[in-house]
Amino acid sequence: MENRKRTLILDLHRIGALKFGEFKLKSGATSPFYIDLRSIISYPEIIKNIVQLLKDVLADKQFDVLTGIPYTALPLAAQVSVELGTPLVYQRKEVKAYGTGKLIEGHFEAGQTCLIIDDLITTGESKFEAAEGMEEAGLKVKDFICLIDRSYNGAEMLATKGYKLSSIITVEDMIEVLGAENLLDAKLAQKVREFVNQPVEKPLLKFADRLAATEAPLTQKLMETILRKKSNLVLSLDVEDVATFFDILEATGPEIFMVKTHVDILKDYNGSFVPRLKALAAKHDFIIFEDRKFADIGSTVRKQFKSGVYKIADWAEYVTVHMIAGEAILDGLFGDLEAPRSGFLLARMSAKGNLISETYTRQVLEVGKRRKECVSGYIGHGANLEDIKRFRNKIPQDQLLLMPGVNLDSKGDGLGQQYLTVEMAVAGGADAIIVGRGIIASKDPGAEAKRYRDAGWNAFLSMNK
Ligand code: 5BU
Repeated sequence: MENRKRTLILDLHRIGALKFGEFKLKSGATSPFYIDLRSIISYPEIIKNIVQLLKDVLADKQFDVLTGIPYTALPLAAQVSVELGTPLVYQRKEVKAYGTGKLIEGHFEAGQTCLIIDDLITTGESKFEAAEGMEEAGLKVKDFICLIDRSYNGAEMLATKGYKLSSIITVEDMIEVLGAENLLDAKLAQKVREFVNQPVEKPLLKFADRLAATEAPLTQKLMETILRKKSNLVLSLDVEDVATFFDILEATGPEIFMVKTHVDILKDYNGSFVPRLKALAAKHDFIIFEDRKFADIGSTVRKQFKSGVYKIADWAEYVTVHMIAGEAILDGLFGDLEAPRSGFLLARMSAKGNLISETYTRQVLEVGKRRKECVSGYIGHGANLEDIKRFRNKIPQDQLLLMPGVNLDSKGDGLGQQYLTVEMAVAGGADAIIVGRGIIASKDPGAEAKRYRDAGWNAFLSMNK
């Protein structure tokens, strides 16, 4: 190993930036080591060494501007920028999530390539968020340089979106150098090694085991219905008249475990709609889910849910919820109900050009994880299999992922809808597929529903072998 690296590792250990022992991480896991590089700015000699190491790695990379992810890596990037004579830009931390306001400080031109420096990589998630901000501003991102790679498979994760990771120091390097100096004993070194070599997220467990570990009654109910009905198909019944609605539902009812309605699409909705819907749901053993996409403040959504023409809370056990108004929407919706109800949060959308960002998705999942009693899962989508898997990995196993934008025969609808195949959705970790026009626009919706149900269930079975 190069002397510079050796020196850096020893220096970081000396200033307390590398610690060994027992540390509780944000994820809840206990780690045998902890890396905190925030204090390195107070050690100019260490910075000098790091900047030289960074310059060595940068030598063969092509880029027009560079940046460091605030806070720790920003001063490092600034120093490199001065030494190389390459312009620096940076992303404001506080307005990261949304497209309004100025996100990127510094001068650059759209189409230029930006290299991103960071101090650490653990899962890669914050790298995706940083890249997204740069890309939204018109920059291209190809390379990431991280000072320390403490990840299980960070490089592989970044590669799913075509980014290349170069890192300067690995955990193995640290073990080697500190071990040789008797600063880390063999037993602890082995613990560190084992910790790093275990995936951050557990692979998706078998559905039945996940059900056993699920506590929220309404989430259990969905999972039990999927298993009992041997179907992971949700029919999205977006038709405009009641007669067609019930014709299709009578024909497809045996194949689906849930029907998703947009009740406000119906032109001739009347008082007999709900009793008929409930009767069919009982007859064919499926669940009722209104895709209302609530999005307003708590007090308004409460009225929208319980009152008005449709009185949705009376008949839809599950509804969709946008989190744009913040967590209080969940209290507004589910805080004061006669019968238990549960929500699916919109975490990602299938529509082309939708404004949901990586940061927004993460924040939606953070709220949903805290509110399992009234959040059964998420609606989400993905660009490809790897992207869906990465997304699914962030979702707790006792919550569900429902995926719309699925079609066996079409790739889109000319109005922005982007379709995935059934296999890709389920193999990526979707627990259920939501299909609308693939079924309802066909001449024989019953037969078509069976085709989707079989495709969905075969994919489900191969995930649960
Ligand atoms: P389709 O006919 O299979 O394209 O219908 C898909 C349904 O799922 C439709 O009711 C949409 O409102 C719904 N949907 C979606 O397509 N994509 C999304 O990201 C979300 C909902 Br959220």
